[in-house]
Amino acid sequence: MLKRNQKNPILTRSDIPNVAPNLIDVSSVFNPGAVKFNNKYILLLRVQNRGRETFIVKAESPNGVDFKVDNKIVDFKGMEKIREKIYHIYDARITKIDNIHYIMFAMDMDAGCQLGLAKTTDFEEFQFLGIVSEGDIRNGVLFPEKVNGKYLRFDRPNKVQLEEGPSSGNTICLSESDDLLKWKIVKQVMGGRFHYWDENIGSGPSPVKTREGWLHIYHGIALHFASSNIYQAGVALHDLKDPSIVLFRGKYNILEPRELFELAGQVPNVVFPSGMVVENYDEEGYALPDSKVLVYYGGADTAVGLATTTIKELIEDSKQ
Ligand code: BMA
Repeated sequence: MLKRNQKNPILTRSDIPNVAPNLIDVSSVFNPGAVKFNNKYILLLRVQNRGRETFIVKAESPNGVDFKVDNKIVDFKGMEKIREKIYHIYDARITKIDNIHYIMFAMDMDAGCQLGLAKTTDFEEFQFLGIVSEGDIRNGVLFPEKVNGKYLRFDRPNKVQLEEGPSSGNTICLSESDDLLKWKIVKQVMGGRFHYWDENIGSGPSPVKTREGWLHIYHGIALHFASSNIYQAGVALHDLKDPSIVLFRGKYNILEPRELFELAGQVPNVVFPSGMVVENYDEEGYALPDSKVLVYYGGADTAVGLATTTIKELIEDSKQ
């Protein structure tokens, strides 16, 4: 199991400064993207106001635990050119590819949920690159490098309607692209396990390259309690050369709602892993087995939690 930080929840609504006119006395902060950049930990937070609109706001920390939240909303330059209405953008995942940081996020639009892509080189200016999906889809996470000459991502088509809830999905797919903009699904990779902890599933943070395979934290939803669906985190290991092959997939979750801020909130019973920082890589870019891993997650769609582990432990968890 992941180990929770003692300061959890590390961010709550009271840490969000007022930013007129959209963020005044906000409702919640959750599901952050995370990265270590220039020796600072950066989160791209999902902040929700009392109109139930969500915005992305940056936070920075010297130690990965104590964060200072910006007093401005991230402006994805170029997004204003999209003609269709964008209701919300949320659940940013950050991936560094060739010294550029890409941010993939969900966008609620009339056509359903789409994936948007933006890039930054300094976490000050963000450039919107476009809508990079077709159909209703969520939880897009980029791989940090090309595999067999293609950019890859895991994504999750929304094909399941939750009872009295949003659309969800029970299949994680592998998609490929030549330019990061046009994507096509190449294979179904993982399905939900009916009756168990991960009946519906979606990727968490971006996959991490280890000597044993691509390490992939995902969320699983147990549906058998109808309105109180339980969101948990779990781990799988994928083949390095063909990530559509699942080498191992943990039978048990590695984090489940137990603390009050995970059990109670605007959506109860939710831990939603969305950001991950791996401290140490070798010179060829593989995460070191002893490296500390920080996993940032949303608690009950209301606050942000931090839990830690190591690469070695995550790999072991995938084999249990
Ligand atoms: C999912 C997404 C997440 C959210 C979770 C729990 O479908 O919308 O952003 O945290 O539900 O409400």
